[in-house]
Amino acid sequence: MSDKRITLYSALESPYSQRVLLALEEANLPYDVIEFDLADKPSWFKEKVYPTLAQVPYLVYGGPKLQPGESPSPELPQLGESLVILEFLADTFPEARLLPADPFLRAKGRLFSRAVEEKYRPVFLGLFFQQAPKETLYDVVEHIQGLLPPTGFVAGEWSIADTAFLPLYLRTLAILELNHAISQFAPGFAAEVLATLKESPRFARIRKYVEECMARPSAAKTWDPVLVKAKAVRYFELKMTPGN
Ligand SMILES: N[C@@H](CCC(=O)N[C@@H](CS)C(=O)NCC(=O)O)C(=O)O
Repeated sequence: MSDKRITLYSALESPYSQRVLLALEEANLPYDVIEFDLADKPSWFKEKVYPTLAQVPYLVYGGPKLQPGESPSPELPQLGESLVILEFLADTFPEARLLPADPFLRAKGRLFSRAVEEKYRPVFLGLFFQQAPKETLYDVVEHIQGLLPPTGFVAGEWSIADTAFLPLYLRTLAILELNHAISQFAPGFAAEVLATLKESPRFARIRKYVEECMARPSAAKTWDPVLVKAKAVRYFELKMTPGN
């Protein structure tokens, strides 16, 4: 293991931040987190840390301990984009086994992550900001479910591919549970969708998969539903305010 410091700029409500946190926990790597609320994003983040996109997660590898508001040295490796950060961690710490050794299983993991990005993520974002038809959500959950092996994790043993979906799905359920006025769900919509996802035999495999992911200590350490829901409401409100 390298003794270089890992600093992660993160927000608890961000599913993409949670992807990286899950991998860091699974790899048992020490890391520093610089955490802020997305609804209250500090201006120094864009000015001094990540001028191009100012999104979380953002990872800095090496260097001295960073304080909020400080610029990481431009000499240091630093990256945004959760799935790219995950690959970087897997390549930098091969002994942490964040990806399986078998190239085909690694490729299956990548296919899964790509399906989550290309198919699930747009539906998730649609649900966040407006009511998507429930069949659209069911179909895409079924599609992701169809990519899972009959038992176990995406690529056999747990791997970074298993961080792709879980944070988005946990927040899908949280948004439905919140049933907050801003999500514009019709009366009864959220309860019906939640009941279907949680009880219908159609989603039995994905439920088991999520249950197994959630049973790992990495999930307990990176998921606080009460806090995430509170922050999500503030984020909704900000995003629905004209000009944001
Ligand atoms: N494709 C990026 C997406 C990152 C992203 O969208 N992050 C959001 C939070 S969930 C963000 O930082 N938004 C900036 C803002 O809301 O100001 C990734 O996978 O890391």
